[in-house]
Amino acid sequence: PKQILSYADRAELPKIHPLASKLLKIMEEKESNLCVSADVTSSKELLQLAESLGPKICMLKTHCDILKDFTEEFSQKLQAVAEEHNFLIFEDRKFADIGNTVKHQYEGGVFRISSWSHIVNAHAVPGPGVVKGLSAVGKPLGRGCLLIAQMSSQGSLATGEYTQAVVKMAEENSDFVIGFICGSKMTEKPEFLHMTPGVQIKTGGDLMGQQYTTPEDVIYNKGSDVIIVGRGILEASDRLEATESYRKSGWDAYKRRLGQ
Ligand code: BMP
Repeated sequence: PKQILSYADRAELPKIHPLASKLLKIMEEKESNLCVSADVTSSKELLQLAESLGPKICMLKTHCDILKDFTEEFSQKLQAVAEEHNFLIFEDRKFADIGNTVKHQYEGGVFRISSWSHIVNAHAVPGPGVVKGLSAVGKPLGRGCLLIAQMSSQGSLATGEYTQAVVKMAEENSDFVIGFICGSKMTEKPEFLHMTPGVQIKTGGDLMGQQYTTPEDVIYNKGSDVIIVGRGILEASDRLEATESYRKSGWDAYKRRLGQ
């Protein structure tokens, strides 16, 4: 069944997590369900991307551990740009250890992820302790977490019963888990956000197992909420123009889903 509630309707649900509500409002206001995956290795280039693409996106996804020059100053600047252009930051750290370890990985180390990233994600492999550990750090800061229910890569083991167990874990921890990384809608509970990577206008993949589907397929057919696009934008000759094109495709598919 198609999702009939609008992003704006879902933002007002009585049991919605405040951060999920904030993201849904941003999406509605900016007419964007596009998250750019800023997979670059220089912090200067990442900040330039955030500055130029910021007005067109609801969220910016980072992999801080691929930056060759990460500093605290960089993370402060990124937060300022996110504030300026009204998007959320999602550090794609994919935590996957026991609660006590992920607590330290999230809060401390070189990156101090909890201090600058609104959203993080985790694999459910360790069991609910991974969420408990992250939540101990993130909840007091108003942060949120996505659980990885499915992956876009060929041969992914996150399927079937595993995926169902991830959904259950999210539903049992909805005070901190705000949604999923997935290929299609996982739950009818409209408080949860569905975010899908492996998106390009051109279908196909790369030489290391990535598989692509289109914005239209992800949002209209599969009922996901947010498209996550990396190389579709990063490798375009004009990144701003490509960003606008993905924003429009994602938004048109959402409007179509609403029957508008
Ligand atoms: P690209 O659009 O260039 O293929 O990049 C996809 C991004 O999404 C990468 O940062 C990757 O780490 C991430 N990702 C993914 O591709 N598939 C998943 O299942 C989960 C991810 O986080």
